[in-house]
Amino acid sequence: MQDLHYFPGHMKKTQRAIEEVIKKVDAVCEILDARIPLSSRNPDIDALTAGKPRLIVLNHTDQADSAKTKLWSAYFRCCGYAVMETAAKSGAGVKEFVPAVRALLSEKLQRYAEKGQAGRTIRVMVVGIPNVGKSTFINRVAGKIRAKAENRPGVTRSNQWVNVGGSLELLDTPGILWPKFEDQAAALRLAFIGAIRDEVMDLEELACALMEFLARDYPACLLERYKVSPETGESGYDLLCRTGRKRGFLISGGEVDTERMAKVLMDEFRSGKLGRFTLEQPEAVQEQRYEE
Ligand SMILES: Nc1nc2c(ncn2[C@@H]2O[C@H](COP(=O)(O)OP(=O)(O)OP(=O)(O)O)[C@@H](O)[C@H]2O)c(=O)[nH]1
Ligand SMILES: [Mg+2]
Repeated sequence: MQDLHYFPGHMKKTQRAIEEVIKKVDAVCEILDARIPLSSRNPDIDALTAGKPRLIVLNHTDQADSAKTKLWSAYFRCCGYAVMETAAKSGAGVKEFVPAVRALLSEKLQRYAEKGQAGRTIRVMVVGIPNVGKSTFINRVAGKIRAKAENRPGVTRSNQWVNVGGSLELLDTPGILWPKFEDQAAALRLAFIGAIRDEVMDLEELACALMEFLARDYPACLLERYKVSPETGESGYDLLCRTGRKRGFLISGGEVDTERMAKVLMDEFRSGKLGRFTLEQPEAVQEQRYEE
């Protein structure tokens, strides 16, 4: 697969916008995708938001492996962050947000109360990579549609304050990704879940890579959904062909329409029809510690 570089102009603008606004916010809420908690982190966020209390939201938990989500929560708590688990699309877990922010800022709120400013506005900036669910999450917290949310990366184009009631304002921001993917495996995982615009990639190559990943880590789901059992050493392309043939996706001359099968595979993986997946886990040594 060709190197993936994804840094359209508006992402640079977002970095500048964060630098401008960070002084005005009380806390930062970083939304991650529970399916790829590491690859969906932006390494620049730590530097950009330095010193601000941080809440990590593991979103998309409805599509992730729940046992692994628990491990990731423990991992981030161990790193010193406050953590929440949500599925913003259905709203699951979102009601924990306001209490979590209040707990995170308890000292500040106490100071405000002592000064007779109990109702003073608290501002939280919501950040995360494209398509992770920032706008959906904010709409859920607000209890109504306030920010535009759609299933494609790059929907939110500029910072937008949303008053969610209870003296709380949330700042919706455009998704930001790091300027250059150093780690191609992480880039691939981002592409799998749809955080990179499909237009900039070869969907068939992506589907072959996903087939190889599924054959290695989740062969049972291929058997269950497509009645295809991966053979040792079988390439992603061969698997795509076999699956396409099983589905009857043929073009003239009896050849398999691999492009169509690629699209179906990506759609079914992303929509959850293939099951729930967590593509990354905390390092084995840490995992042991969390299980004790
Ligand atoms: N299954 C599932 N889908 C979700 C979840 N959260 C958001 N989505 C969907 O993901 C898509 C993207 O959501 P948005 O809220 O627009 O994401 P965003 O982070 O604001 O995206 P940008 O503004 O483009 O950076 C939408 O189709 C949402 O319905 C979730 O927890 N589970
Ligand atoms: Mg958005």
